[in-house]
Amino acid sequence: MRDWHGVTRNEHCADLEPARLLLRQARSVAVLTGAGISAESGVPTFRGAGGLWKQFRAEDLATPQAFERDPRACWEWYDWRRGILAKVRPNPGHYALADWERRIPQFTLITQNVDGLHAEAGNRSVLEIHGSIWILRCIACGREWKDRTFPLDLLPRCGACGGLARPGVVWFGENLNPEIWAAAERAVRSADVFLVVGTSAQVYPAASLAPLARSAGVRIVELNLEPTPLSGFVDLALAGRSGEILPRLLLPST
Ligand code: BV8
Ligand code: ZN
Repeated sequence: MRDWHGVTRNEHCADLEPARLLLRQARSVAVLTGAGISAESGVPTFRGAGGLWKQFRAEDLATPQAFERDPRACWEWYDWRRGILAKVRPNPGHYALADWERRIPQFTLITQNVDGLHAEAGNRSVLEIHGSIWILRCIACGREWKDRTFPLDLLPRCGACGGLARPGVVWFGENLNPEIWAAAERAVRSADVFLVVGTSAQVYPAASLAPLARSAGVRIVELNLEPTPLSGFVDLALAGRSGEILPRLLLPST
């Protein structure tokens, strides 16, 4: 069955040519990334082998209740993660997406990652739907500020009102920023191609973007080390490391 642009659906392909063809023709692109794209920078993923959550249960730490119950324990976990992130740099996968953005008229990068590596690699339009580990927010007055110090002086306080600060991330059970989420949905709906990289597609509503793309007739390419709940209905499921495949997939053919 040959499909639009000669690409067959749901092709688990080691050969990158069909995906390169599809992506090269796209004029409007939406990309969703997860922890997998930062793995090759040395950032532990959440659920894979050696994943962050292995030692910690997300429900125990990445929730408002956990922070309320024990802000110090919560902050010690985030400060430990900030320490890892302070030492890492973007990898070729991040740079390939930044380079691709410069060549595509309409490009939106939607990330679940809170590490800031896409912006550091040069992407300008990044929707951080789960917030940023480098932002602190005062729970008393709501003021937000960027802070990249490590280690943090725990417990961090707001310079304006002295209130307790929390990490500027979206915890389980918290709503995503409605404007950012609406922009992500708009970008996916209006894309020619939706590229999904390095996510286990377990966390919602981020994982609902792929079915949204499908219902809008947008072609979907997935890149992951292993199959995910999305792999069965994407147009092309590529198996491999994002740091190695993205440059081969996206960089202009010489
Ligand atoms: C909400 C910030 C209401 C904090 C995180 C249905 C609808 C709506 C909500 C729900 C729903 N069902 C359940 C819920 C509730 C919940 C949820 O999804 N629970 C899950 C566990 C079932 N969702 C929420 O609470 C969300 N809020 O629902 O509000 C609402 C409803 C509708 C619309 C709007 C609002 C809030 C969720 C946000 C939670 N915060 N992070 C922090 O970081 O501390 S989530 C956390 O998981 C990280 O952000 C992470 O990015 C994210 C997803 O994980 P992945 O990125 O996919 O990482 P993972 O380790 O799982 O996978 C890595 C993948 O990479 C693997 O597949 C691996 O194979 C691959 N890989 C590894 N190396 C490589 C690679 N691939 C390529 N190359 C490599 N080298
Ligand atoms: Zn304050």
